[in-house]
Amino acid sequence: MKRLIIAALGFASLINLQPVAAQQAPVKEKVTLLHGSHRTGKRTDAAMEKWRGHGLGQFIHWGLYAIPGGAWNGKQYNGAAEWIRSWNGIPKSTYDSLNYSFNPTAFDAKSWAKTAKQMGAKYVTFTTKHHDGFCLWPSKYTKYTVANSPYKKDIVKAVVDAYDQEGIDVILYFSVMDWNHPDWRYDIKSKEDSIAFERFKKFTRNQLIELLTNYPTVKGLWFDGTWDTSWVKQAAFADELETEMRKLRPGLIIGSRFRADENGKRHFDSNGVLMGDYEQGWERKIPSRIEDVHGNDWDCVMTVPENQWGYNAAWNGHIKTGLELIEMTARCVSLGGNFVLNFGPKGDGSIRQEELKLAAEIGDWMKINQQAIYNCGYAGYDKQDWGYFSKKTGTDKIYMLVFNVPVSGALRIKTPAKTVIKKASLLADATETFTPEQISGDEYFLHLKKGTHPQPFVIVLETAPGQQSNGVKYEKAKI
Ligand code: FHN
Repeated sequence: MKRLIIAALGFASLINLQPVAAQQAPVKEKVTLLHGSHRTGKRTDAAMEKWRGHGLGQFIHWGLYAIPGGAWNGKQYNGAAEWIRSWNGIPKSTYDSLNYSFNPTAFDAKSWAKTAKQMGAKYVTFTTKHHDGFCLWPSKYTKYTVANSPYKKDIVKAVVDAYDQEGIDVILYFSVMDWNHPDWRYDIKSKEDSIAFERFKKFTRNQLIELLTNYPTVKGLWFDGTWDTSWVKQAAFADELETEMRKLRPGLIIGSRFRADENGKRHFDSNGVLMGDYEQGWERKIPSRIEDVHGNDWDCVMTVPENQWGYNAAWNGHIKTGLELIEMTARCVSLGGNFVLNFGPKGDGSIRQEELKLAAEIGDWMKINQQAIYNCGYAGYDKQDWGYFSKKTGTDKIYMLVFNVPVSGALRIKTPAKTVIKKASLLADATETFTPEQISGDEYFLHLKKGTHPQPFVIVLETAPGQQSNGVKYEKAKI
């Protein structure tokens, strides 16, 4: 026997000429970090479990940029409407004076919240201050706020109250980069820059603590404008501020965009560990495979046109349809993420008709199929061409979100090991059941009657742990 083993090893080494060490990925040495990620895996507290189960959210970009709506003196700006201040076609001081014209007479936070509710959104991310620096709340720390506009009233409060009332969680968007503030710097190149930026840091800290104090029901902060060198260099300060904010509001949810580690690494620290509670890098893109999200929480923020967040009167390029957005929602949930759809209200505070129509279309589908979205995540099933699988957290219930019925009318399912399908039925009508046809040990077909289901629809699989039978045995073809 011993001789046999030695011979086998010898043979193995003959066919495997590469030295063993060369085949293994080099082990990276762990970097010691003071301001890296402080995670110990995924958060499991109630606040984070709730966020994880939202499935669908709403983003709102609203500010002074909604007044020009992507155009100035009849000329169209080529970029995203909320960036119009950075365009040479518009004098900065003229833009900054827009606060004197901010009087959104059609603004009605309650009707915004109703639209979000009707769509099925479980949370809203709202721009308190975008890159232009204009604050939609009466901040004590700058004059550039809604309090100094003809409107005067606190918009953030109105939004928080209205969404709270509808049972929709509120996350506050906050841009660290502030084009209006005299102490903002892109980089710190001189002593003067350094002194100014110290003041800016204090200002940022004050505003954040002010937001968390004024609106204590908010569930999280969504940071933006944190990519410039000036801020990336503030690892210690930002780390301390994050700790302070978390202490002030236990359970607060903060994504991966807030701070960099001491080596300037953003989103993931120098050891590749996610910074913050969830990955915030999925902007206008969705992961393709579960491997892309590395076991982390994440959300995807998406625009209706290609890249317009604030109101742009002239939407152009491809405008996403309700069905596309529903499919994106399904895809995100199937990969364990939330899908957050952006709305850009007009300068008068009303929501454009196209967005209202999309919200209604998504809402109509959600009313029937929401069970497959809320509190659902990655199912562990192989992706199939007809659509997506999701799984109700903490149960054995699997949903098949069907977007493309194959010409055969047969939906293929490959179950994970030791899983059996007990029952399959239509979510919209539980009396419509399907008998899975087992085509091999872990593969099944569900046969649909052609043209009977308006797409996209959902099939619920009740599954249980169990031994798959061997199924039908086919003789292997000789090729
Ligand atoms: O520059 C902004 C942009 O205007 C918009 O707010 C998006 C939303 O995710 N964030 C920034 C770009 O990453």
